Amino acid sequence: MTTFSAISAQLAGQAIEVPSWAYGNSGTRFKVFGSAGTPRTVEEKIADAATVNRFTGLAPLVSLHIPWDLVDDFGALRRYAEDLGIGLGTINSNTFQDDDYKLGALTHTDKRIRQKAIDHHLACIDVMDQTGSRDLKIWLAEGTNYPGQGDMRGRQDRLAESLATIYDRIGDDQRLVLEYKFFEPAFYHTDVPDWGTSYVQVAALGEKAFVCLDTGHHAPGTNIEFIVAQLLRLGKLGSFDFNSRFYADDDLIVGAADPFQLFRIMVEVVRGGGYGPDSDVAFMLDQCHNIEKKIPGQIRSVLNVQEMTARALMLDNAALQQAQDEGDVLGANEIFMDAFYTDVRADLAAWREEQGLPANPMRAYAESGYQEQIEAERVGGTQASWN
Ligand code: PSV
Ligand code: MN
Ligand code: MN
Repeated sequence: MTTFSAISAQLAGQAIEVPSWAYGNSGTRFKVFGSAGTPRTVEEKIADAATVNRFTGLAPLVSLHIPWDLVDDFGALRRYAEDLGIGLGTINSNTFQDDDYKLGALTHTDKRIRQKAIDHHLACIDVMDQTGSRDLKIWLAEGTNYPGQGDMRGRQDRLAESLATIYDRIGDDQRLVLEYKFFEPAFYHTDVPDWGTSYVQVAALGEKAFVCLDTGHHAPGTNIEFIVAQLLRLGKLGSFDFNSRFYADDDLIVGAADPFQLFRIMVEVVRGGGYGPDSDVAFMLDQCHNIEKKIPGQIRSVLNVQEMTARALMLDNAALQQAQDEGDVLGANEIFMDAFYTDVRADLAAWREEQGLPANPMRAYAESGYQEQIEAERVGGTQASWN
């Protein structure tokens, strides 16, 4: 098996984008719990994201959500983030909290409402121009609840037309990423339910359009790593929204529910050229921390991704390919599992220290006093806004 020291250099550039909304209060549809120290402003969310980066070296970008993170001066916000050592990342649009969108936004039959949704995305691109963000991420809450309620085919056509209008405004250094989700909030059909639909839509747009794969947006039992392999093969994997789930779109800490799945995904990412300096795949978290403290929740998350990345990089690909070519079913499986079962935590701790980072970022954060400070200073934190 490949040793840790043989792969450690490849860990240096790892970047995981954190979502601004992870720092706000969130909950279930039954209750949003308040928590001490919750950010009151966009700047405070950015300060918390920068803290995650300071303790881990893994999170150099924070992703924003419009309008949750709307400010008057995005140029100033960008400079504020840069002063804290991070950048502003993906801009997420929102067409799911306005009464006008009850029956659809980019797919709506009413041209006025479609145009309103398109205009929102154009405004998001204006924001990107100021923040220096590369990606516009579109997740659509549209669909129908009852058979016959809408013309699924017509909605697909209107979606294509609306997306083409938005895509026209995407700059040369920018990208559009389209996220899919198989159910919720619509329950009979959603307009972008799966990677195939997202692929068909973005392929029609052009080279600057990609698929976003949210790990929580599949039916139970879906082989997500196969989708990763296929999208990388097609050159259309734009980004990940990492999280983990037991049942539905649980938005729990990535790698918490099923570390083996995260490992399998990272193996296909590495195999398909999606990892490293030559890859444009964005690795983002899309999570909520409903009952746990938010900053340690984010630190735990990026560490989980780092750990499974290290294990995936340590997979002995030459031996695996030989076993596969020889039809050695159990031998190949053993090589694969050997990499998964390799405990890299002590090696990673020592490596972090070499990089000038805390060996144990969770403990270092707990001992830093930051949590106590924000709990004392911030009174009346805001809700993350949607659940
Ligand atoms: C809703 O399912 C969702 O979690 C999507 O995955 C988006 O990425 C996110 O909200 C923010 O809009
Ligand atoms: Mn998502
Ligand atoms: Mn989701």
